[in-house]
This record gives sequence, C-alpha cells and structure tokens, in this order.
Amino acid sequence: VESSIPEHMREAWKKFSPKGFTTKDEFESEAVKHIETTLARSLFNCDELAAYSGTALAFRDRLIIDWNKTQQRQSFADQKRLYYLSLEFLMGRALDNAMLNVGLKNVAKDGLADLGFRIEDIIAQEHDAALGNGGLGRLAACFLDSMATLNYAAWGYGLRYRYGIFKQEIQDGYQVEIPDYWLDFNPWEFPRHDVSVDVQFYGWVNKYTNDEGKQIVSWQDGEIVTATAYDVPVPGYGTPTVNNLRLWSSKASSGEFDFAKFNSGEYESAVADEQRAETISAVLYPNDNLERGKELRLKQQYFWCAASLHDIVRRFKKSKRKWSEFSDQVAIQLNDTHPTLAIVELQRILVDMEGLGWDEAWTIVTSTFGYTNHTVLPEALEKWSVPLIQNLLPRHLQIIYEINLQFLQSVEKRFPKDRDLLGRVSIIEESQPKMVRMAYLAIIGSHKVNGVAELHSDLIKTTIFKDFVKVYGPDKFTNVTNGITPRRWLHQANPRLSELIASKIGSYEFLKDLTLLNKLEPFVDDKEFKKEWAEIKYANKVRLAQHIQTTKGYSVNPKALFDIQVKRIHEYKRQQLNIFGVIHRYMAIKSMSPEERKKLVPRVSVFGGKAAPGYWMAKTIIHLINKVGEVVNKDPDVGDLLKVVFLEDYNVSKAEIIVPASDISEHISTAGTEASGTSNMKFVLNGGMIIGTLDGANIEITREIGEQNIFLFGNLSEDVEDLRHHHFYGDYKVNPELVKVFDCIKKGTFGDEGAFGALISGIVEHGDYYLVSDDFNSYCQTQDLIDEAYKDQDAWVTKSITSVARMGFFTSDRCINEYADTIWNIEPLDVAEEKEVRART
Ligand code: 7GP
Repeated sequence: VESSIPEHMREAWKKFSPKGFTTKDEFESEAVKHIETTLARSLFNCDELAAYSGTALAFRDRLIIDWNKTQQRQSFADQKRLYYLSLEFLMGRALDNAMLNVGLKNVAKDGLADLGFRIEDIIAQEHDAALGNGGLGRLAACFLDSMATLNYAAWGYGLRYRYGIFKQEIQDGYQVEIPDYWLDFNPWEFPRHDVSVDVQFYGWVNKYTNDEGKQIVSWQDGEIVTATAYDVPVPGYGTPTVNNLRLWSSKASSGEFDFAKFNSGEYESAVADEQRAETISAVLYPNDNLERGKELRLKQQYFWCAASLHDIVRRFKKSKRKWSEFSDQVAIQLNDTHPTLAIVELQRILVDMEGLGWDEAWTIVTSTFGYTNHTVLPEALEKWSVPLIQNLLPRHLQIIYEINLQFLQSVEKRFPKDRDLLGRVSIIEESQPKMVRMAYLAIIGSHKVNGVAELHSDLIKTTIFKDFVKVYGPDKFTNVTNGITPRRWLHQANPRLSELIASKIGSYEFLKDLTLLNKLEPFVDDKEFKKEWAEIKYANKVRLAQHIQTTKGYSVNPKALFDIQVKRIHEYKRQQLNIFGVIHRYMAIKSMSPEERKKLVPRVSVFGGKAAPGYWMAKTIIHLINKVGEVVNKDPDVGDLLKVVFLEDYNVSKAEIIVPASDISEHISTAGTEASGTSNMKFVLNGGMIIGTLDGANIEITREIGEQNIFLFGNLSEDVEDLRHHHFYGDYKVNPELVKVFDCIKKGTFGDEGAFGALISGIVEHGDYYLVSDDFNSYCQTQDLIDEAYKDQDAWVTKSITSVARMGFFTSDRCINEYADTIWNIEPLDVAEEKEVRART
C-alpha cells in the first residue's frame, strides 16, 4: 500500500487523526457539535429528528475511523477477500446496531438523557434501509454482520436504489403501495465521487485482426452510464472490524458524449439522457420469488455486475500479481442468479481487455465464483430472452454462446449420443424466442453451488439441477444451512432476554458463540428463572399490544396466545391456510355454548407482509384477512377469544417488535417449496414455539430442539407430486371442514363474496396446487394441540427455554464460517493487536 505523503510528514497525520469518543461527555460533545454545525440547528430547535441525526453522525464518525483502519489492515494483510454480490440488502435501521456493536449504547443513552431525550424515541426516528424484498435480502444483511464480526475481509456489492421496497397501507381492506423515498437524510452512506466506473450498453461488436495478426474483439458505441460508489460501513460486534458495503448509483456519463450534445444545442435531449441513466438505480423491483424479465431489470443487473467487477479487478491489479493468482486473492459469491452476468463480464475483461487466452481466463473465472440458489419455484428461475441480451449486451451474448458451446462439447465427449441430455443442460432454451437460463450459466461458471437448507439442497440435486449432478458429479453441489445474526435478532430486538441469558451463563459471550446457549439447559427447572423468562415474554407481548393499539386503534389482550405469521404474502407460504383456519375457529366459537367458550384459550392471530403489486392472488389473501378481522374483532359473541390483526407495512424494524412477542409462529409452506425460511429461526431464538410443515430449515430446527418442542403437521415433500396428480386424475374431494369455511365466505359473512371467488376456486376447481385442502385437517388438529399445550404454562416455558438452549446452530456466524471453509477458502484477519492498542488507549 503506497502513500503520497512523504515519510517525515506522517507524524502530523498520526498526531491529529481522530480517536473517536468513548465517554458520555465526549459523546455529547460530538453529538452537539454535529447538531449545531453539520445540521445548523440549536438548543432551541432541536427536535427528535435532529437529535437522531446528531447521534447518528457522532456514531458514524466513530465507525469511519474504524472503517478506515480496517481497510488499511486488510490491504496490508494482503489476504484473499470475499465479495458478496446481492441485488438486495435488507439492512433495517443502523443506529441501534452501531451503538450495540461498538459497545456504547449505554453511553449514548445517558448522554441523550442529559440532552433531554429518550434513546428509544431517538432510535425510532430512523428510516429503515429497505433495499430488499424478503428472505434473500435479509440473509445478505445477516451475512454482512457475521462477516464483520468474524473479521473476514469481505465486501458487499449492491445497488443504491433511490426507492426501496414500497410502503404498504391498507385501505378498505386492500393493499395500497406508497413509494419509499428513503434518501432524504441518510447519514450511513459515503458518496465516493472519486470511485466510479463507466458502464456500456447497446452498441455492436467489431472483430478484426490487428497489425500483429492478433484477433481483436471490441465492443463499440452504444451508451455509457456512470456508476458512482456509495459506501456504507458495516460494524462487527465486539471487534474493531468495520467492513464495507458498496452500493452503486447511476448517472449519465460525464464523458465526451454529452458535451458534444450540449455544444450542438441538444440541451433537452442531453437532460433526458441524464434522467434515463438515473432510472437504472431508481427502484428496487418489488417481487419476491418471481421474475418478470423486464429490460430495466437486466440493465440493473449488468450495471451493478460490471461496476463491481471492474472495481474488484482494479484492486487486484494494484497488487501487481499474475492473473493466475486471481482466485487466490478473490472469491465472489452470487446471491441467487441475479448477478450471473458477473461471470460473463469477468471472462470478457480477461479475454477482450486483458488479452488472456479463453481457456486460461475460463479457469480463473470458474475458480472465482460460487452460486447460491434460494428457490426451486419455477416462476422465480431467471431466464432472459436472447434478442433482449443481443440488443443490450451484444458481446456478452457471444461469450454466453461460446461458454455454452465449450460446455456442450465437453458433455458430448462424456455422454456421446445422449442428445436429450445436451438439450436439457444447454444454457440456451430452444423456445420462441430463445432464452438464456441463468441458473445453468451460474452453475457452469462456478466451482460450487449450494442450497440454503438440507432438504432444499437435496431437492435441487434431484429436481431442477439433476442433469448437472450427472455431468459434474455430486461434489460440486453442497449445502450451507442459513443462519441469522443473534446480535440484531436477540440482543437488539430482545434486550431483556439477552440480559437474562447473560446473567445465567455468566457473560455475553454467547452473542459471539451461540452454541454457549446450551448452558441454559441445566436451568430449565429453576423456578425463579422460569418466572423471569415468562415475564419477559409477557412484557414483549405487552409491547406488541401497544403497537397494535397505536397503529390499529384497538386493544388486544396480552394474556391471549399470540399466533403470528409475518413474511411476504405468497400462495406457497399459505397465509390462506392460516386465515381459513381462523375462520374455522370463528365458526366453532359461534356454535359453542357460553360454558364451552369458557374453556377456550383466547387467541390473537397476527398477520403481516407485503404482496408484490402485480400479484393479484396474494392481494386477495390480504383482503380476506382484513375483512375477517373487521367482522371477528367486533363480534360480541367472540370478545377476547379471537382477534385477527393485519399489521401494515411489515419491515425489519417492525419485525424487531413482533418476533420477540410470539407464543406460536407459523411456517406452513407446502412441503418442498420454502427453501429454508429464516424467521422460523428468529422466532425460536426468542422463545416462541413453531407450527410448521416438514419444509426448509424447519426440519433441522426440529432435529436440534427435539420433536417434543415443535408442532409439525401436513404432508411430506416426497408425497406432493402424487397428491397433485391425484387432484386432477383421482376421485378428489375437498376436505369437508374446509368446504364449510368456503360456505361461510360465500354467504357473505366477510362482505362481498365475489371478492374471494378466485381463492376458493383455485382450491375447488383448479387443482389446489398448494395442497391447502390436503393439509387442512392436520393443521386444525395441530392448532387444537397447541391450545392444550398452552394451558400448561409451566411445561410451555420448559419447551421455550429448552428450544432456545438448542438453537446455537442457527447463527449466521456458523453459516459464514462454513462458506469460508468449504467455498471461499478465506481466513479471518488477526485483530488481536488492534484490540490491545484500543484497550490501552
Ligand atoms: C428466499 C427463500 O424463499 C427462503 O426460503 C430463504 O430462507 C431465503 O431466500 C434465504 O435463503 N428466497 C427469496 O427471497 C427469493 O426471492 C428468489 O428467491 C430468487
């Protein structure tokens, strides 16, 4: 690492480089300085938002000091780095996390109190960074937290959307989408106007032989869009490491192009170009587990891949190493197929720009990339039409064809005469128009492919990628079961539980080594401990009840059983099964005598989640939930026995209130459809029980916590195909109890029955693809078992504690270490020295 500052002048730098605050007074001084100077506010007009801003800026400064040192340390260490390419990073709020990770939350709390503010109110001012849809995006955020905490030299690369996932409002029971402009004031990003990459689109490919007789390929003309880097610091917990998340923002190229236009008087069209360029990073596509093949989306993907790859290559070239050492220095993980073009781009850089031979380049490429698959749902598997790519990225299409040719030739050699196999594994689907199968390209261009839970990793090997197992053998495919960060999802979301756990096992070390939770197990019979455990759950339920009161305007009884399903609304996740179950319960209550009602366990059914704006069936489900709520919640026969709540605008910061408050949470996807699920882990880690199918990570959760601590129901994934077949060709009848539910809806009990027709006919007439009817009985019976189990509070708390004690496996730290060992081949950096220096000063 070189410096332009002469040796003898560096002393001055060292002397004046900021150290960052550690005491309460220092914090207050920093915060007030920012409020009065950076924000130009004063004591007389400092509201909570200004106090938040000042606090955030003070913490940001601190992070940046550590961020700079981390980057220097990582450059000096000169070790292999990991780059995590993800179109989504669902980070949520940053301030609370920053305060906890640097260990100064109490300092800030006292400081803010001195200045006249409550820390909770200040934290609540922050706008969520919601650059993601759901599971895939939140996983990326948990991974960044773990990579920093474990001191890996790892960067995230993504897009700086001006609009994150939309805000959801419910109007008359319907979802309405509001744009989420979140960049008004965002102290957590650093524009790096000196770090930019010009990215090319359209144009044509010129192939010729130069004077030395060499084949030259050059991609010419078209339009250039500039990518500018915005860096977001990612602090680790209890470590000086602050890693970097680099997000790219698009703007029209400042190159010669536009000047020519300005000079020739085409001012308006130059400005229009500008806006078109800015559109690329304008908005996150709001689909979860669904791809729509829009050109702008492909532009986003290439823009981000190209900018990231050029940045990575630039960094590598500074080291003056040979190209053959590239994959000793660089590992790139593809978060699903969205960044697959990075494979093609690296091959293009190496061959067209750096002049390497094809084979030499391809060896480098394939040893650099790893690909994670997050779904087997066919509608989510990306395919791009050949004409679209041809037009937007003509050179890349040629490279894709060449990759495919070489691959198919190698397959042909090993499996001569198997024409069908060649057609099945070809990157190009021979449809009209032809399509590029991105997952196949990702597999062929990577050295490892992984699923995100055991069942899912098995399923990809036996279904969608079966032929590739035949071609490559099983070793290319592996499993890394997902995990979650216990810092945000236990310590930050549930500070009292974290504190109680720490008091029992002697320290907060479990936040860095979650397996230490097993030290709780000896206390399962400790009366006092159980009492506190139950009190904390109750307090968290009271907090959620207050949230419901303020946002919905009615009260729910915190003593009732809280039954929660929060996640994206999707037919495969089966919120419809849940709400049909609720209606079934409602009808049962209505038909009971007052005596019978007294024996019931009161329940609050909480739903939350967004539907993709164009996903009509999902929106119908939201509508039904809201309409059922309207009727049930004011039915005097029901009273406290059942409440149905739809919480609007579910997001990360709301999850931090919701997750700690569950007694039961629902993870009830059709078996074989939910790749992993991660909220299942969050709920159990916070002492909630699960009702779930044998799907995704539910299976491994069961193995860890024990069958007696989870409520499983429903058909198994291996039976799904036969059942679907039977729906169409057998003597299929809808479950009679479910028919009664449908009759109740059709009578107009919940308003205009026509509004819900498609939901019913999807099951009765169109084959019930998600097996709602098949699983309805066992679902309802299991809900009854839950009621019974809940009556024995002592046994329930035992289950709760035992489960938490056995959740150590599901930390994203374990998960990241597995990726590092088995896919990335990277080692953590040694920060012992830095820690010592810090302890001394
Ligand atoms: C999700 C899966 O649906 C979920 O089961 C898993 O826990 C999560 O990824 C993290 O691995 N998938 C998506 O969010 C998604 O959009 C399509 O996948 C690319």
